[in-house]
Amino acid sequence: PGPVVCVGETMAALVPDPVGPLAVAAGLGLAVAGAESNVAMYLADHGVPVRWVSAVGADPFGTRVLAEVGGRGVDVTGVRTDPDRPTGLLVKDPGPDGTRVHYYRRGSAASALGPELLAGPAVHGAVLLHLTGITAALSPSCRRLLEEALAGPVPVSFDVNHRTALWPDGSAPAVLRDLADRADVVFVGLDEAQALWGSGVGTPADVRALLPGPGLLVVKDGARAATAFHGPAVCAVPAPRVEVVEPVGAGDAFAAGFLAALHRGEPLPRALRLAHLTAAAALRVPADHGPLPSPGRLAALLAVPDEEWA
Ligand code: KDG
Repeated sequence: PGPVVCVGETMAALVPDPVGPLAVAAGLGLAVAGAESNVAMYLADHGVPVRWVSAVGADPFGTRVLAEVGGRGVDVTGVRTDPDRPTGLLVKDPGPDGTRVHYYRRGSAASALGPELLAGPAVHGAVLLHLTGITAALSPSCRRLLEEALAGPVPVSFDVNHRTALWPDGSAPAVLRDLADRADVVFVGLDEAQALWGSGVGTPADVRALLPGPGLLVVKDGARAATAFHGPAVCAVPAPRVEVVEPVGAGDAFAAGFLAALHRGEPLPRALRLAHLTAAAALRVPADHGPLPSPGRLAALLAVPDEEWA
C-alpha cells in the first residue's frame, strides 16, 4: 500500500535545562515538537511508509526540524521551505502545577499552509491522511485545508488534540466536534472530551453519542483503557502498567501504533494493543519520542493472552 501522509506544523522547542521555571532558567535545551511529525516518526519506526507534509522557515530551526524528522525515516520531500515566514517556536515552562506551553507561531511558515497542497505531489498516492485539531486553530487557510481534506477522496484520520492556548475565543468545542465527526478515524481522550463537551461526558459511549460519524472512533482513558467503536462493534483494551516519566507525545505515539496496525490489516484488539505499547515508549522518556521495543519483543507482547496483558 501507499504511504500514510501526516500534515501539520512542527516547531522548534525550547526547554529549560535543568528542568524548572522558565523565568529563572539558567539555560535552554533545543528540541523539536509537532504532533503530526511525532505520529510520522512512530509510523516510520513501525515500518510504515510515511510522509510528513508541512512548511518551515528558511532558518536554522527549520533546518533542525527537517534533519530530525527526516533522520527518522520519514519522507520530508513534501515540506516547503518558506523564504518569507519563520519556523514556529514553542517554549516550555515547567512549574509546580505542570508544564505550561508558550507558542510563538502566529504567522509561521506552517500557518500559511492551505488546501492547495491537497492537489499537489506531496499528498499523491496517500492511503490515509493524518491530521489534527491543532491545525484548525493555526489560520483560516489551515482550517480550509482540514475542511477540504475531509471532503476529499482520501480517508482521514483525525486526532482532536485540543490545545487550550490555541483557542482563546472559546470556539474549540463546536469546531473540533464538527471536524471530528466528518473524519474516518478519530482519536480523542476521555478527559479531553469532558473538557470540550461537558461534564455530562462520563464514558466512552457518551463520546460515541456525540461523534456518531467516524467509521472508527477511539476513546482513550489515560492509564486505564482505550475503547474503539467500529460500526456496532465495541472493543476495549486496558492500558499496560508503565512507569511514566513524561506524558507529552504519548497521544501521538498511540495514534501511530493504532494506524500502523490498521495499515497492516490487523484486527482492532491488536491495533489497540500496539497503540498502548507505542504510547508506553513515549511515556518512559522525557522527550516526545522514545525507542520502541525490538520487533521480536513487540510480537511477543502482542501475542500474550488477555489475562497476562494488563
Ligand atoms: O503532541 C505533542 C505536541 O503537543 C507537541 O509536540 C507540540 O504539536 C504541538 C503543539 O502544537 O502543541
